Amino acid sequence: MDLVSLPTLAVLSDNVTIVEKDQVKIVRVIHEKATAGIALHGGHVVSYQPTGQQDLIWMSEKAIFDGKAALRGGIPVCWPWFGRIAVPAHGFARSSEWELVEHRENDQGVIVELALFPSEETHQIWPHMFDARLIVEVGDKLKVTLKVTNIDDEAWTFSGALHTYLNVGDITQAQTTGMGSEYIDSLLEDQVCQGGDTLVLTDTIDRVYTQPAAQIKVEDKVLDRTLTIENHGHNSAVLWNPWSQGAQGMTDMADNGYQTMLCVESTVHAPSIQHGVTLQPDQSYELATVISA
Ligand code: TA6
Repeated sequence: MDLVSLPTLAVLSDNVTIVEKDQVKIVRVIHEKATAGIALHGGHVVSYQPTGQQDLIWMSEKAIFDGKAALRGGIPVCWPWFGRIAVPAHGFARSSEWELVEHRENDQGVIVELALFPSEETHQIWPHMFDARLIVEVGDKLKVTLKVTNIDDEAWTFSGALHTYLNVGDITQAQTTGMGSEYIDSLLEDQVCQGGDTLVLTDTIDRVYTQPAAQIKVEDKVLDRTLTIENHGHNSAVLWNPWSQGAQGMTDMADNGYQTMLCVESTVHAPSIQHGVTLQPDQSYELATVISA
């Protein structure tokens, strides 16, 4: 995503400015190692471009920056649940307004920290007290950490995902390895299946891989690079591409948008809202993804 031409609202340091795209404020990082953008709406990474490379992150050219809808593309923060096990789908974090709480920088890169706190609105959807932080480290690699803390006086349970949309040259020429063999197939009524570890997509896919390798790799023959994804705090990794029919059904994705994206997600998958990770009062949990080329 082109961040350079966006109007500047505030200059926070040599490396960090606040810019605006329609109704959405974006923390723009420009550092000699990389540039990046993190939207306050959703706490949503919209771009990460190491110097001299194309963006590693795919954003839909039809993404709606109205400050209400979740952005199509980037790294949506799905929390406090993943998927359609409750309403809204993928939780409220990706469509809530986050606050910038800190930014710091050195020769190696920039760290931006956002926070999401409970509000009347979140309480109506999910009646728990929480402190959610998104720590985005921009340097030779991109590290995104969702840190959630239970500040309630009773336990609560969550699932979630860092739902990364990777930018690829041509989906039919991108080879993914490291997903592991066992998966839950969302297209086959959540049947548990076994498959090969090396995948080149030729059709829609929506799978929760339950035993992914420590590193997942996407070899992109067109952009001539290999993306490496390392997840932490997850119990699975999701692989998703809507293909042409799915893209046609989405108002915020161009019909051919599916050709240049692939979602590889760091996921805490749970079959229902009662399942997932349970945090006692004062306990914290971190879900992270590290992406590099
Ligand atoms: O992570 C895969 C998935 O859950 C798919 O089932 C697919 O619907 C996708 O996320 C996008 O969901 P969204 O609510 O953003 O349209």
